[in-house]
Amino acid sequence: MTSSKRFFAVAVVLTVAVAGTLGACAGGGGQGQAEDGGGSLAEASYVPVGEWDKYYAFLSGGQSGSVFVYGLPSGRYIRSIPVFEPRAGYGYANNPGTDTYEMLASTGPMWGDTHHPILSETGGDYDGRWLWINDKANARVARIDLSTFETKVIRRIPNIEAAHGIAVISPDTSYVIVNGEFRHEIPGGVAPNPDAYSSVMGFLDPETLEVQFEVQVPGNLDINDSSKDGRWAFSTVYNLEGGLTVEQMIRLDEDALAAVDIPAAERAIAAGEFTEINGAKVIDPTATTEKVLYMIPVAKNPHGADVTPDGKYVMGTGKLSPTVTVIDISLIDQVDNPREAIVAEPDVGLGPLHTTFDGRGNAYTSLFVDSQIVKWNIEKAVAGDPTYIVDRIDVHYNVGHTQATLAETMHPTGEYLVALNKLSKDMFLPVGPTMPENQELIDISGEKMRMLSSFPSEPEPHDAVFMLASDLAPKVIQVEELTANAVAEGESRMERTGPNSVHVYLTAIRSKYGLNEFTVKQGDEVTITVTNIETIRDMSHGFALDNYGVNAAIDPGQTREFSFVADKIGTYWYYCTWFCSALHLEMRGRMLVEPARP
Ligand code: RUQ
Ligand code: CUA
Ligand code: CA
Repeated sequence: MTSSKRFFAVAVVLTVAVAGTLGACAGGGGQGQAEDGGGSLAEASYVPVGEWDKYYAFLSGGQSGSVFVYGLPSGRYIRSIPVFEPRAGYGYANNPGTDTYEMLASTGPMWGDTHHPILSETGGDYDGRWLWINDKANARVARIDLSTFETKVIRRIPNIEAAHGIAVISPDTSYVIVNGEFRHEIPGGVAPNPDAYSSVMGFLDPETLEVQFEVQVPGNLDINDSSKDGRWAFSTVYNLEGGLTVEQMIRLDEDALAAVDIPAAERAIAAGEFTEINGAKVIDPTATTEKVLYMIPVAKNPHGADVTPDGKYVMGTGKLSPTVTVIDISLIDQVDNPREAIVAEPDVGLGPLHTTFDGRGNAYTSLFVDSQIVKWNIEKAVAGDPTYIVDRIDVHYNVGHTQATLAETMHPTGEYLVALNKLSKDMFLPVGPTMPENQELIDISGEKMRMLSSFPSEPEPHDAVFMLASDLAPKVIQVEELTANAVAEGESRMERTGPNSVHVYLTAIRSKYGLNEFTVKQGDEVTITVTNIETIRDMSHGFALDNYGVNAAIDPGQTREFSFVADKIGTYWYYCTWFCSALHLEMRGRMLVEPARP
């Protein structure tokens, strides 16, 4: 590529706000209504009332701190999974003293910045067990259990600032990897001289999220992925310059794709070739007997790192270069000059960010500056055939991530692609100066892409993953299993557990709590255990205690526990917050708080 073209790409990216604004058509609608034989586009994404979507879509919630669940192809919003934010509607982390509150509060702030949802794999396919999501701002990773769609583990990862890229190690989820994007002093302290900075890729136990080891990488780490055989963890590095400012970070014409040889790293750990830093075993790859880290040059300030479903290639998507760097994974440890592992550098358009796949040999790259998805043939590009571009489609506007159905697995379905657009501008009814994000659903089953529909969401989905409903829906449980602390039918009671403490046990079933009232003394520490003893799906109850700051949803079979000090004298009603029956409003009882001394 000519250097003037590179320069043009940089200039355009840096002025995208202006370019994007000019590109928007003022005042309203009309986008995505491509002609297609009248009505068939609408039909292609229409799911009749009462029928299920074919796919689950999990969208990261960006600075909303959660995960959004949509159905595809309808684009229907189904629910949120709160992760790094309290959510009263699901009784998640909104009551101090509860498990979820402590899990979140003990690891950092009550908000997060979620970027990348990833799914557990067995044999290179999604197994429907878990979903992980990162909190970039607070160096955290969370695991969600897909049998209940609940966050089960949150962990803060040591030695990381800006936990950005995360990925599972295919094919059997041997690790979850997490990238530290911002360089800083790894052992701690403050060093104004950036030469002392570095960043690490963390290898976590997928279930507990405990760090197994970390590998130091020069530059910084951005987006990651793994080879399909468990051998390699890849990450793009966009600041090989080690710069502190934008100008410094874009000085070089090339950055790198880092490839960590996982078995070699494991052997280094076994041989004691690490330093324990802040509770993590950290490998300095310049000090190991075996080669652990390979750095392959890729086009300027790359962003996405994506492995093809057949496991042959890893691609660094150029961002400031209009190209994608295609690397043959089998050559990485075979060549003397890492450059020889590069087998193609197709020119795809301006501002390429992420690449996804249909499993039929095609790649789809999002073009932030051009506001397009470009479809290109991988083997043609590798063979040097200039006709590798297959199709382009306009999106609205400034697309970031793009994902095709099951593209991260070894068996993509090649059916739909979602463009996660950073700006929606004029696409929806105006709702203030900030507009919702715009997802666009594109049919990729044919040679040409077809724009089917768009659907808005809360800010700001960065990425999405999809699962076939036929794979996941049967694994979702209908009623929670009773836990050891569950209150059984007929066992509702209040026990005084000390001079200043009581424990109240309650059942909840349509349309009554197990006790109509209980009486405590002012200053008592009150613990309330409530079990929803319904045995059928969707019969949720709630438990809110008015003016005492207690509120939680309780799934069928679930037990919730709250603790608070009864510091205010009076009558306080507890009531059900989920509309469960015709007598939902009557489903309530009294807590009487009497003076400590009469
Ligand atoms: S980033 S628009 Cu956080 Cu996933 Cu690429
Ligand atoms: Cu129980 Cu409403
Ligand atoms: Ca750079």
